[in-house]
Amino acid sequence: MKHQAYIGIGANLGDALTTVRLAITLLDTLPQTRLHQSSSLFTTAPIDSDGGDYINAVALIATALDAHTLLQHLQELELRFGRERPYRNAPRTLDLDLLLYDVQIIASPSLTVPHPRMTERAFVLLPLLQITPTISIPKLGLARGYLASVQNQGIKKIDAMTR
Ligand code: PH2
Ligand code: MG
Ligand code: MG
Repeated sequence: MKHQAYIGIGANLGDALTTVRLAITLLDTLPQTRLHQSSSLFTTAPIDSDGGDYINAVALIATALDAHTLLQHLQELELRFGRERPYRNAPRTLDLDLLLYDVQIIASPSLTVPHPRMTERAFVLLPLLQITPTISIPKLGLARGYLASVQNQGIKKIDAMTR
């Protein structure tokens, strides 16, 4: 598989814990795609969002899909879990964000990679760094350099990293 992608996973509607666990395993079923590693699951306070606490995790996949095709498959998975978008950052049954795709910088109308707010969010940085402590974000540098600035955000690890 040619490409490595990090996927941010979040849910705060319905049975979020079950949904996030299942969504991680379903990433392995996408065409030409393998799940390489998934982080611990975390309970996190909503950031710029209403509703209850989120369950968040990050997964590392290997894929032969190009970034836009991968995004389409991620959005299909979101829809399978009943995702609706009544307003920006509304509570959601499942959110799958393409955080990083190799070291590519993508700025198209439908897709921005690296994910524009990933360095501002403990719920992305902590699980990402659990998988790859030395990860660098194109244009922004070492992800761990942003940890100090998100330390006031509520986040609690709820299980061990699986594979
Ligand atoms: N996702 C958002 C907005 N706010 N807050 C938490 N804790 N977790 C999320 O996944 C999240 C959020 C937009 O996608
Ligand atoms: Mg998101
Ligand atoms: Mg999203």
